[in-house]
Amino acid sequence: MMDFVVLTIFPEMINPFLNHGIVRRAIEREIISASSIDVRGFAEGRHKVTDDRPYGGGCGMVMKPEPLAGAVRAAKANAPSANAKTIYLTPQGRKFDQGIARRLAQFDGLIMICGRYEGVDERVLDGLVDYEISIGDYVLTGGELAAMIVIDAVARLIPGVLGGDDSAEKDSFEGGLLEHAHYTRPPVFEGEKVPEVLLSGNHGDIEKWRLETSLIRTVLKRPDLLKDRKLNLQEKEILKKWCIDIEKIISA
Ligand code: 6GU
Repeated sequence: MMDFVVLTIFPEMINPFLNHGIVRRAIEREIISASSIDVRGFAEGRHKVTDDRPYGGGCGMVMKPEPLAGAVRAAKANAPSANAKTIYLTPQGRKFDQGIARRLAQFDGLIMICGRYEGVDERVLDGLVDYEISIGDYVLTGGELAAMIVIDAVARLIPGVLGGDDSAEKDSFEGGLLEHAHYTRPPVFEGEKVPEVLLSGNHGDIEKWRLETSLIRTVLKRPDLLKDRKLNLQEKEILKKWCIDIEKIISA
C-alpha cells in the first residue's frame, strides 16, 4: 500500500487537501494512507525554532538541520515498508511530469520534505534524500503545494484509486497525446450540438473520432509532445486526411 508522509512546518496546509475528493476516498478505502508530520515537533527548546540565519551572511533564513533530520528519521521508522523513498521538494530538483509520477507510484511509501524560507541546511539533504523534485521553473514560498501536487498525481495512478479500471490509461499524456474532447447532457447547449457520432452508439466510430480529436488537439495545443512520439499508420492517415481537408478549404 502506498503511504504518503509530508514533513512540514505547516501541516494545516496539507490536512484539508487529504480530506477532499478522490484522495480522501482512497484513504477511506485504505488503498493509500497519507499523513503530515509537524517538523516543529522535532525542534528543541521552549520556542521550537526551526530556522536560523545563514552562515556567511545574506538575507533570509535557513531551515535548521536537526528538526528536519529528526522528522525524516521518525517518518522512516514509522514507514510500513523498506521500499519508501524520501523526496525533497525544491526548485532545483528534477522537473516533475507524468513519467516521474508513474515511477513514484511503484514505491510503497513517499516521505516528502517541504522546505520553507531560503532553503534547508545542505547537510540534512546529503544522507537522507533519495530524489529532489521540482514542479516547474518558478519559485514558491515552500514545498507544500508541490508535495500536494505530487501526491495528487501519484495517488490517482494507484490501481483502485480512480473509479473505472482504465480511467488513468486514457488520460492526457498517458498515450503521448492530449485526451479527446468530452461531452455530456444536454444534447444542445447554447445552440451548440454534441458531435453526432457520439450519439450514434457505434463504438468503432466513436473510438476513431476520439483518436482524431486527440491527435488534432495535440498538434494544435502541444506540438512538442509529438516530437517524442512515433505516429502509427492509422494516426498518420488521420492527420493526412486532416491536411487534405484544410487544403480543400484553402483552395475553395
Ligand atoms: Cl518543489 N519548491 C519550491 N519552493 N518552489 C518550487 C518548487 C518546489 N517547484 C517549483 N518551484
